[in-house]
Amino acid sequence: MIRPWWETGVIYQIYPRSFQDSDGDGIGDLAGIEHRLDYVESLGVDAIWLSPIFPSPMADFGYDVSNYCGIEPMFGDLAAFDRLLVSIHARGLKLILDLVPNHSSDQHPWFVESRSSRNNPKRDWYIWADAAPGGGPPNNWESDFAGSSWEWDAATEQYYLHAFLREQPDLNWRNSELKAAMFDVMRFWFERGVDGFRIDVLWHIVKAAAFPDNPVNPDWTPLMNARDRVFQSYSTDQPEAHAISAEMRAIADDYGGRVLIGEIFLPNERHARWFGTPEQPQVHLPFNFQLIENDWNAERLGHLIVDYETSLPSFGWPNWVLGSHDAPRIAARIGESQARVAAMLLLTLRGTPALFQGDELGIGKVDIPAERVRDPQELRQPGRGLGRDRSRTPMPWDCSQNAGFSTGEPWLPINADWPTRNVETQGADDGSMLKLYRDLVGLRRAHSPLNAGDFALIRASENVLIYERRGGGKHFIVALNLSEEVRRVTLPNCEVLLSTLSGVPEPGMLRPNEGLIVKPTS
Ligand code: TEU
Repeated sequence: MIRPWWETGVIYQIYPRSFQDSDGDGIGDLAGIEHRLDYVESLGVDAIWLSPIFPSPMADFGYDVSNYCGIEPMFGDLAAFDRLLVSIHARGLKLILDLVPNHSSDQHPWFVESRSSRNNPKRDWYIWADAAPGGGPPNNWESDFAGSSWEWDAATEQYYLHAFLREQPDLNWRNSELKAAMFDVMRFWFERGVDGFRIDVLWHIVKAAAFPDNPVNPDWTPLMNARDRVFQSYSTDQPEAHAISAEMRAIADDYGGRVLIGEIFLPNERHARWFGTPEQPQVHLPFNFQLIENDWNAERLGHLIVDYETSLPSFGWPNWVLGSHDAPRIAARIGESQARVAAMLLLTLRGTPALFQGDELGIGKVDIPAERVRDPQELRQPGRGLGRDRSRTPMPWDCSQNAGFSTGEPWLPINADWPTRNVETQGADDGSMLKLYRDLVGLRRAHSPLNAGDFALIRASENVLIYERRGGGKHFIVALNLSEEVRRVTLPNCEVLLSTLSGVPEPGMLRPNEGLIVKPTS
């Protein structure tokens, strides 16, 4: 059976502002990405997912789109995009774009029209509501980025809804014209040749029609993110959103070989519904954030892997991710030695792995001085440690000025240890994180049981995780020590294919922070 590329392959997420600058403005761009494709190819990955590259006032760094069918001038133009896509395809790689259908920028001509008067033909393309009977917002919905989800528009005397910043008004997917316009956006990029979309907050796109209050979270404290004051019961995961997801899938299927990845945060059972049914499929990969969201210990991970596997429909393919432009860096969270074990886990689980740029170098904690903070989530809700800048810092390429990222001042600071932690230095070091990532991706590609085989948990105890990957009459065992101590393990006679540590693995035990991939010999 020939499996589709998005099942056997590895996805690499590029945050365009921070990958490579080609014109010295301190902000990455498309020509810069093209210039670094040799590097991407050298990782052995199969597809690039690019965070948004469309025209944007950058209130949320591209997740506020003001033209869905263009390229942000800071990043290039459509000609530069076409050149990039040709170069990507020439290398046998795929390109996944980031579609942001839940909201546009408040500068999008659609919203400019919509807010111009209550009678404007585009009024209903966004979500407008009258004030509550006693005055104030229509209900208690909280924006993800602090404060009410509703913004008062004095000119037309109604509120508009924004699940994120007030500069990101939510689009009204109950309006058939808006829906058709966004489906045309998908076709525009598919026709240009893109291989898929990562769909931003897909689970948000439809809201309960009558806007009922969300249930209040009794456990909320002021130290928590303001959005968690209420559960998002009526503002997310509505049945109509699933129907739209199925329509999006039908569009993708019209083109063939294209993938849809949905950004969805839900417990397993509801998460799995985003696969749809065999007759009416929805997204190929509802993105699974559990390795990011859960405590790092073997018992916990063992449980969640099995629970997730069990929750998948028979036709549903798993996926895993350790980092993104929204999450703290994995090496900052669990330390560099354990981040090597995490890399082995990510690249040996059953399911499509997505890597976030820079994690392959083990970039850890980056301190952002207060005056250089740029993340709107941090700026508008300071002090809760939510700052996303720390994972968005520029790629360190070499030992030259600004780590080879830009000839100008980078828009965010670069990791302080860049003189030693950069692509060039790690590329020449057999013990580096980069070498480990390349070896892991290479092994996964070379051995089909590692990319397509079955998964069986063998042990999740004493902070040791052991599992088997089996397929086509072959099997491999992965043994991971998540602790800082030596652990005794029972493994069959085997050949060690890879360790996260240098030196010779000891029979019958895992060294502290050691992960092994082994091939049983008897
Ligand atoms: O993120 C959606 C999301 O749920 C975020 O609120 C996430 O939980 C938070 O950033 C974690 O700190 C997507 C994008 O990935 C994010 O960059 C955008 O800001 C957001 O949508 C709005 O488009």
